[in-house]
Amino acid sequence: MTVLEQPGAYRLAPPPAWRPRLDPAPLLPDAEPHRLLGTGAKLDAGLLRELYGELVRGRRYNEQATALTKQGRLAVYPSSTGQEASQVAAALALEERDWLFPSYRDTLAAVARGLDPVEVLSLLRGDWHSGYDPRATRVAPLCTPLATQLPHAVGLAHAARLQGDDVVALAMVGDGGTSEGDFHEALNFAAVWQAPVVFLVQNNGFAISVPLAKQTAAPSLAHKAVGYGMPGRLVDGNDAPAVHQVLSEAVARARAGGGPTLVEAVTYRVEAHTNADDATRYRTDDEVAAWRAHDPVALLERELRERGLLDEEGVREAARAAEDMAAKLRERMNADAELRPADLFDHVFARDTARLREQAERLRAELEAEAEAGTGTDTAGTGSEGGDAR
Ligand SMILES: Cc1ncc(C[n+]2csc(CCOP(=O)(O)OP(=O)(O)O)c2C)c(N)n1
Ligand SMILES: [Mg+2]
Repeated sequence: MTVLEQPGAYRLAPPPAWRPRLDPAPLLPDAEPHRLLGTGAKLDAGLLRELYGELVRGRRYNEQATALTKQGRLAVYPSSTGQEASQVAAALALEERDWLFPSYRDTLAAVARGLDPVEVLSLLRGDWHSGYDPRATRVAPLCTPLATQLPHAVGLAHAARLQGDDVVALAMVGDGGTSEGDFHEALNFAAVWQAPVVFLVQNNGFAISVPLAKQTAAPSLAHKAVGYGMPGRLVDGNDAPAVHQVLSEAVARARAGGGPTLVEAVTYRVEAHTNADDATRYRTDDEVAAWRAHDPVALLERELRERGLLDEEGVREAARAAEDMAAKLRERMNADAELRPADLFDHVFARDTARLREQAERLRAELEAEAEAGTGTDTAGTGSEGGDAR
């Protein structure tokens, strides 16, 4: 008897409860990215001002962190200049009890959530830990392996719901990350379980040097939601109030038991992938200039001025606050971190292995020999140059 002949082994017809969704445009995302700036929409003045202050601060944070890589104070920095609105407005749509699952590029989202700007840079400085307490801050460590933060977010959100906690998880990923198996698994589970998760794809045009067209044949990344059975939303990622509105709606929907949403924020990575990348090798200056003309900070500033909510003094005040943050960041990052190289081995496994002990011993002997010879390795890790977020 073959497997197919075994009674009940295979159902040759779909199970009786299954039926396709027959509505003509099931769950299709917005045809055009959702926009609010320049449309005359009714918007909350307090929110607009808050977004502006955070965007200006975020831009300055990116500049300062990039400068710190050149001074050897930071191993690597993936700048999100051009993406400030997507990151900040999304983070501000969360309640304090919610969770954020960021990628390596989402430093501004973490800072906008109120995290210590120096602690947010710990991993990028080369430390072995995330710098902040994920449980206390409800921000998972910045995640470098692409898309692995997504199933974590789904697991946390599902568990919270089973426990009766009123918590939503915001999981952030790049356009390139959508090609990962983890993206598929996370979205599938989230939809089947109706987990309270919002997936935010920041489509910044590139996965390092690979443009989106070489990454997907889908009409948009938001369309991928259809196949999982969740709503897909498309938003102008450089329009801070629009991002805030779309994210707030998705968060409210998840909190009310309506399940997950996939949001694609269309934006652009104005700087190189990291300080270790040369973006002129794979894109033109004209393309970058076109996106600079659609700058999220400038767009919001223009809107605030037109509404009479911002004047020269307001602009100077926001710049002063950002400068103050940057000066403190510089000062604190200039202090040598006290690092014990042996820490590297302490948290790899619950019980260490012979191989790990051997490696630890080799490093110890190497450092001891260097110390004796007086050649001294820079154990503070401040002399590192380059590296990238791979
Ligand atoms: C699982 C995995 N594969 C490959 C990499 C190497 N890598 C680091 S960043 C990156 C590009 C990611 O692009 P995208 O998801 O669009 O995010 P962006 O950097 O544009 O924010 C790649 C391939 C990685 N970090 N993890
Ligand atoms: Mg990208």
